[in-house]
Amino acid sequence: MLPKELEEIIDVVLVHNNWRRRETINLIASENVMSPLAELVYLNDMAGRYAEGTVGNRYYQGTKYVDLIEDVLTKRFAKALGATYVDVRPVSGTVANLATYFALFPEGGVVASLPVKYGGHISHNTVGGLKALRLKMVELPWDLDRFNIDVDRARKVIEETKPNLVILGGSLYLFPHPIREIAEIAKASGAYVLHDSAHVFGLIIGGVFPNPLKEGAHVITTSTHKTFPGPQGGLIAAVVEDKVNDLQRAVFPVFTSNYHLHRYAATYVTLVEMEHFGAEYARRVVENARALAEALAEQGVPPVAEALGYTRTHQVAVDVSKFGGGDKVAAKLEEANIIVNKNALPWDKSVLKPSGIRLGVQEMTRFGMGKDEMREIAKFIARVLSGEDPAGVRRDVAEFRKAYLEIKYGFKIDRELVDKVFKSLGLYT
Ligand code: DSN
Repeated sequence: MLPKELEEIIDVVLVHNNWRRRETINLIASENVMSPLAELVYLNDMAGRYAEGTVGNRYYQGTKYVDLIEDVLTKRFAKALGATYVDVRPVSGTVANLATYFALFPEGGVVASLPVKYGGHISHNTVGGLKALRLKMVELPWDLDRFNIDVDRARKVIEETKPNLVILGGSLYLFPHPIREIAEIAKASGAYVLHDSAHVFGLIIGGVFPNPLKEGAHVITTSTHKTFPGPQGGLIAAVVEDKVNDLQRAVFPVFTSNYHLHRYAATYVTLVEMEHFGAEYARRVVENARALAEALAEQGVPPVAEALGYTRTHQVAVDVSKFGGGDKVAAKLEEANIIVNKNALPWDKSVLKPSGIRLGVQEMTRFGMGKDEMREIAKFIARVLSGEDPAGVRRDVAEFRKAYLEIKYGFKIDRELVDKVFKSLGLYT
C-alpha cells in the first residue's frame, strides 16, 4: 500500500500521460514523443551513474558499457552528419551552445545573432546565454519580405562589427537561413559560424533540410528531442579540427559534470530509427506543415509568409493580434486541448506581448496524421478563434484523437522485451 501522497503524484503522472498523448492535439514545435523502443530503453540503470571525462578516459570506474554506447552513438552521428567531431555529452541545446561559445573564444567577444522576435533562441541573446558569458550581441538584420536574414545588410554588420561568431538557425524557423552566403561573409571576416539546428535536426537527418556543415558552418549545435524525436538532450557536431580539445574541455569540466547517461541508448535507437524511417517522416512533416498553413488560411486564420508558401520546416506561425494576441489565443486553444505556444513575431515591440502563435506538426505526424488531419486541426483552431465555446471543441478534439494513438516511424516492441528490461532492473522477478 503506497502512502496517499505518492498515489496522488502517480495519478497526476498518469492523467498527464493520457491527456497529453491521447486527448490533445500537441502543436508545440520544440517537443515530440519518443518511439516505444526508445522510451523502453530510456528506462535504464545509467540514469543513476556518472562518467565524467571522455570515452576510455573517465574519472570513474564502472563505465565500460557507458563508453561502449557513447562511442557508437558519437560515431554514428558523425557519419550521419559528415562531422569530424561530435559530442553527445551536453545535456541540452543551450548547454551545447554555451560550451561552444566558450570553446571557440574563451576570452569573450562579440556574437552576431538573431533577436528572439526574428526567431533567435534565448541562448543566442543577451537575455539568456550570452549574458552568462558576458558576450556582446550585434543583431543580424531581417528581411521581412523574405522572412529571412537580410544577406546584404548582414554583410555590412559583420564587416563593421567583426564578431567572433555568427549564429544562424533558431526557434521560430520557417525557411532555411542563407547559411552558404553568410558563412562566406563570416569566414572572410574571421568569424566562426554556428548553426543552431535544434528545431530542424530531424529534418536534416531525414534529408529534407540542408546540412549546415555541408553549407559552410563550422559547428552545429542541437537538442535531440524536437523534429529529431529522441530523449531530451544536446549535441555538438563540428568540422573544426583545431578546436576539438577546447570543445571537449568546455563540455567537461566547464559546463557539465553529469551527462544524463540514460538518454544515450534512447538517442541511439532514435538515430537508427531515423535512418530507417526518417526520410519518409521528415518529408511528411514538411508536407503537413504546409497543408496546415493552407488550411488555416482557408479558414480565415492566415499564417505569416503567405507569398513564400508559409513554411519549409515543421513550423507555421500565425499573427493572431486581431484575435486577442498570442497570450490569449494560446490559453483559449489549451481550453480546447490544442496545445501551442505564444510567439513573438518580427513586428512585435515587446517579446513579452507576442502577437503570434507558433505551431509545429512533428508530433501529430508521428501519430500518423496526414494532410486531411491537418485540415481538421485547422477547423478546430478556427472554431476556437471564432469565439465558439472551447469546451465543445475540446470534446471533438478528444474524439478526433482517438484514431491517432499509435506512434509511427519506429520499430515495434513486444511484451517479451518489456519483461526483459523490467527484469534486468529488478522491477519484478
Ligand atoms: N524554447 C524552445 C523552443 O520552443 O524553441 C527551445 O529551447
